[in-house]
Amino acid sequence: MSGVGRTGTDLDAVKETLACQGQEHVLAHWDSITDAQRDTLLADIARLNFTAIAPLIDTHVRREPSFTPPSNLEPAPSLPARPGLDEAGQYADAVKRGVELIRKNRVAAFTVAGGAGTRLGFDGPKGMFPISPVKNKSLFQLFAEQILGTNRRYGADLRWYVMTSPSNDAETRRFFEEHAFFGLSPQRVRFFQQGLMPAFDKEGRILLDAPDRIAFSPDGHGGSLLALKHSGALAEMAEADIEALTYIQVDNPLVHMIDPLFLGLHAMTGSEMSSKTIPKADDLERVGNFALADGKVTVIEYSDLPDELAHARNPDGSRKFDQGSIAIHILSRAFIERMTADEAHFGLPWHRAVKKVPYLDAQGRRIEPDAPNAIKLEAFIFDALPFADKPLILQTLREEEFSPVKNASGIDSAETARRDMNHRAAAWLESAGYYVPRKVDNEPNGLYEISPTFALDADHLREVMHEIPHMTPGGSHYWE
Ligand code: UD2
Repeated sequence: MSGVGRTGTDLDAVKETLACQGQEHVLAHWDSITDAQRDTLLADIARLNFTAIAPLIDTHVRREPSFTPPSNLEPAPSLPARPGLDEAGQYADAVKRGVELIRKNRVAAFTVAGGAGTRLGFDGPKGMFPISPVKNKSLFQLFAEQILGTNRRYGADLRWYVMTSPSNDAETRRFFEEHAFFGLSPQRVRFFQQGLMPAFDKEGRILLDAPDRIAFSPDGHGGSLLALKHSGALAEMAEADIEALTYIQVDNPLVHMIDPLFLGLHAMTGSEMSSKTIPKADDLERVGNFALADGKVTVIEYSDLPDELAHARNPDGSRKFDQGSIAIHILSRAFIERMTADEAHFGLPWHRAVKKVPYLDAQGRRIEPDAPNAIKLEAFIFDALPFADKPLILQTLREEEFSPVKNASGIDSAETARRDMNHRAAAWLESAGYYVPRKVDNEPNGLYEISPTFALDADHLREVMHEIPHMTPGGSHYWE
């Protein structure tokens, strides 16, 4: 629906459409709201894409779609993190190719930051969360500095696309402005908002958040593909001759955002979508699982992997499905263009989640539910993999690249991420040949932080560290 007005035939048309869809209650408070509120409500209604929504109400809202993993699931092939003799030449060529793509600005960085971050309990966009062990830099700053560091190392001027949602867009932009874009050129950073889906009650009725507002929520990181198109970012990338987009999620401070090896392998093998993987910490770790289904690379989310497969073992006792998906990808621009060309048949499936969503009841009272009451629908980026030609999976090391900030405490929390950042910095210093004081339990004795503007990885650190660093047991150490 689009371009509707508040009076006469336009309003009649809106009422008729809502009636046809069984959603007339959306106008329940029409008579008691102001003209300005009516305009707001009509604008919200215009955002409802009934062509997409209507069939989902039956299949995904009123009932839970049953998910049966394919019967012939097998582990997916992947390339090793460190090249063996067989791969040494290919990896060396790939690094050269990756560096060339970076130097020519044929790649752009992409960060999805539209999620609500409810589990962390942080009041603000997650990217603003302070995390680094010495300087307490935010996630956004660490990513910005990686781009800055990459630009300096390779003489590039890369673009960065940041996907927000309507609820955190303004605050995210303000944060970047207040920090002068952390040294990046504002013209190279582009924010755009992701798509929305209404929340439903269990009978399939669209929920109202206020008399003049529909209860919308972000449509999942899979929605980024269409959002890239609708925002004009995809066309801009074509104009700038950008071939590939490196996809990261906002919560992982260890991620190597722009990795020449990964980029080069992606380009040289003609992969349309590539992914990084790590061995799982345990059978039930809350990450997706790479697998082959009917010969196609696919990710089965932890919640969908049947227990017997999660615990399955190879003859040598090792875990059969051991390739965790850590949400690091490269997508070719041409692939995104292909995936989004025919919007009426957008291929990513919808996933159903039952969540607590505040809503207005029929009497206009706002209800704050204390148990999950609503259905939300989200698309996931990794569901694009089965559509990709020659998808590539590259192994990486957990200690080098994955420590997400998801929870307020315990596993995958700020505490574990800070610890892992400290561990990694100490390991880089040691691999560059320096002595790092350690405690009896082998924990680094002190805090260590290396700005990405100083060094982007252990090899880089070895190149740029010209003086023997002074390290005091228990002290705070920082290089920039
Ligand atoms: C995700 C993956 C999981 C694993 C893990 C690694 C899913 C369903 N699962 O788990 O397999 O790879 O990450 O850390 O993704 N986001 C948006 N818009 C949305 C929803 C999310 O931008 O509508 C962003 C969000 O800001 C964050 C990222 O997507 O950067 C991950 O979202 P999440 O925290 O919901 O994903 P999680 O932890 O369930």
